[in-house]
Amino acid sequence: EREYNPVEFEKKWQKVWEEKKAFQTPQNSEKPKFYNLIMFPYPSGTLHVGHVKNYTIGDVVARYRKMTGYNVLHPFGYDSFGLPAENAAIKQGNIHPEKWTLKNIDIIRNQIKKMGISYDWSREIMTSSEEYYKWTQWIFIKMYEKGLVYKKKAAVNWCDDCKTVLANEQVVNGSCERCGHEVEIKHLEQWYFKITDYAERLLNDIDKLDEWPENVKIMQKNWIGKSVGAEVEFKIEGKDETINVFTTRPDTLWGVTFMALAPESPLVDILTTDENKKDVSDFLKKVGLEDRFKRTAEGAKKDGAFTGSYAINPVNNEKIPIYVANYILYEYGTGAIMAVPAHDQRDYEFAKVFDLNIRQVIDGENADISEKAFTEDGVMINSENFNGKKNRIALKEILNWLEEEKIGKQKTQYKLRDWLISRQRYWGAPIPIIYCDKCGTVPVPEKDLPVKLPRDVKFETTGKSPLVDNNDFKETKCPICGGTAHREVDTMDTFVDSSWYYLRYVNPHKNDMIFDSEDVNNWLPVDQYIGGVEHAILHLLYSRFITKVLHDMNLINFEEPFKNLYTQGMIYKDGAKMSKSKGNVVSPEDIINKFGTDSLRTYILFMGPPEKDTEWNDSGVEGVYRFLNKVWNSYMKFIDEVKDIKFDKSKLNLKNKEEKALRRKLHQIIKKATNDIEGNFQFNTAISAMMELSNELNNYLKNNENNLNYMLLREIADNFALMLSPIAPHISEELWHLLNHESLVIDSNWPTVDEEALKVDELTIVIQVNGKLRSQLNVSVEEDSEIIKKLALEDEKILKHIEGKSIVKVIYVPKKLVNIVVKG
Ligand code: ANZ
Ligand code: ZN
Ligand code: ZN
Repeated sequence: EREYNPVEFEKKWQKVWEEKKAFQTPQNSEKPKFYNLIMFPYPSGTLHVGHVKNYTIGDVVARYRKMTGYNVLHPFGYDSFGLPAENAAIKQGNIHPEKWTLKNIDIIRNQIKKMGISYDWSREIMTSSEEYYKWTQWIFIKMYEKGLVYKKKAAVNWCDDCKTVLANEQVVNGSCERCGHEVEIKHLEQWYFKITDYAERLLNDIDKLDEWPENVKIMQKNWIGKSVGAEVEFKIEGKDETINVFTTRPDTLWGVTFMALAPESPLVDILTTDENKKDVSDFLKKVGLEDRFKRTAEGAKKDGAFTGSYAINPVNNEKIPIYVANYILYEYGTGAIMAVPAHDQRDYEFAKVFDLNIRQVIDGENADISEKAFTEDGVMINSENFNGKKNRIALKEILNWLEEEKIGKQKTQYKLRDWLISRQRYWGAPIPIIYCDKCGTVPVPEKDLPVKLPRDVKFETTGKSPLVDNNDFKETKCPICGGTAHREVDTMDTFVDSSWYYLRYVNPHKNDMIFDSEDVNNWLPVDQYIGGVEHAILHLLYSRFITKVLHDMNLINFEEPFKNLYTQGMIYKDGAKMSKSKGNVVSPEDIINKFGTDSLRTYILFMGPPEKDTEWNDSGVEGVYRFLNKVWNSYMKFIDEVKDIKFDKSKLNLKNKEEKALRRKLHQIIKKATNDIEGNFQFNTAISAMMELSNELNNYLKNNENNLNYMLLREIADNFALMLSPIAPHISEELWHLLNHESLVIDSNWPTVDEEALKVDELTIVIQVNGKLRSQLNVSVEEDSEIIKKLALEDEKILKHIEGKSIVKVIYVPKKLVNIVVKG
């Protein structure tokens, strides 16, 4: 008797797949294309089972699509630039980031190969390779030519742990997205991508992404944060300067009782009078020490100082005091506001602290401003000509009037800021810019790309980038005048690398162009993208942006990169996220060595709906192992008898109800598994269904030991192996092979449902009341006796005969009749 020995045959099949190039995707094919993509990993060390979940889900989709007739592109690569590599170099002193990265990549590649994931390894990419980052730099140059890249000095987020600036998207609750260190503000000159030029399109096109999770779409919408309103100009008493404000509520202009500037505003200095210098500078000192995120958060304590200057309200020429206030953001709108305490809660809180006037200009049913601002819509009051009008209607008139009077203009404002892409780090793609004293800032000519990252560098424990003092790298010739010039020493954010990698997989090794437009247009958009929800804003927004940019350069003909997005949940262990520091990491190898890859894969998929967070449980793997073992053992009971039979439906002769029922079960489960896998990601219920099939098969084998229907068993054996193969491909391949198929299971077709098999045989049951025939029922031959009794009691004709009487008993004579005995 052959035993289930996965460790032995799993390796064998992985080798066969590799040798036969079973997962290599032809560039062109008659078949429809299916681009199946998982978010590529950052190679920071070994993978744990949480990472592996992503790849397993992706693999089921890829294998299933392949079996249902698609030409599937299922590539893998590494987001291999980034800080952890550099930090390891700084800490360990002697290990180069590249060496560290390549070592980790080798580990990961090996781990994934052991998982039997169907990647086309010939398309493997690495963002830190010269052949890749040459094109990252090329994109930078092309965007520079289009005016989509610029350098400016601004208040930027600085992580002192990572020793670099961060993009706004990388600041989460005031801390560094990567290391958790509190972010501080520095004034530095930095490089930006003009993503704000695309704000409106990025926002509008979200509505086209109907196969994206709603929560991700909402997060992107909020991040882009569109507000429609007006910019209004306020004159300053006795000064030439003016204050522009952005407001979404020009209908409240008659309720403005003070103005407020952001602490960082250059106007603060200009407007502060001598008497108020001390108050203002004390406040600025205090606010400078505070966290910007906390001080501007909703509900934060309002603080500020009077500048001593006054503005003139353009609608009624009222004189209003100008304050500097902690809740005003310098980066939003104009960095200054008109304050309407009666109708804006933040202004209300500030007015209470400084005892400022609060004037109501909108009235409504529950308008009570004694405790808080009234922020609802209503009817305008105290607003001259507009009194009595509904504020939303008046708002439009006021906008026109402001424009006519040249006091203000319509304005659309976005929360989205330009994408800060320069990093003061070594392990990234060098920004391809040269500075020449004569010619200024000069982009590196295309023919000189890539600007190679020098390999021979020294790392300082201070975290200062080794490029800063590297003269071999820095010193160069100006591409325009040939004079001495120096290179930019900042590198690009790794999110630039990952914002276009899905395009490179199509032609991963082309070295004369970034990609072949025709090939890319054939393969994209990605049909299924799978990854973590933590990328909802960062990577997914940047990728959408870069896709639109490349579209506008006529390099591609689509504007959205990812048609379908699936965000999977995490695997927890002992109630916590897996991490080395917590010591709760489950390593795939341990499971593979003990139970085999198929058990690991099947368990990961069986844990629950993949979008949910789930808790790892060792006994769960054992349970799944027992299931596969049982499947194996049942095949072994008949495989020798069926391996030379070819399934032929015309020769299938079902002898009895049990055989019919078993065949029906098979086709029911094919139907269910197809439905669960195709687009629904319900792998757990598909697996449960297969467990059910396995049980039924075993019962049949036990009850009919000497009288087995081999043609039926052949059909089950073939189809069960096929169905199981996207989930547990090794056992399926092995069984398929033992069934004497010449092809690989991965190259075979997904089973089809035989609708005829689903039909249920019916029989007629007579219903009697006190022995007299009163009605009849049609039921399935397999219907449960309790259900038949219930149906009999609910029958309309029967109800008439038993109404008001008490039921003594209900007798069921199987397959014949139900007799209801009543009294009274
Ligand atoms: C007067 C007003 C009256 C406002 C009112 C609101 C309600 P959103 O929707 O987020 O775009 N504002 C403008 N710039 C600001 C800044 N740099 N820092 C802090 N607050 C700022 O918000 C727009 C509103 O936020 C603007 O409309 C302005 O206050 C405030 F009953 O103007 B409003
Ligand atoms: Zn950091
Ligand atoms: Zn020059």
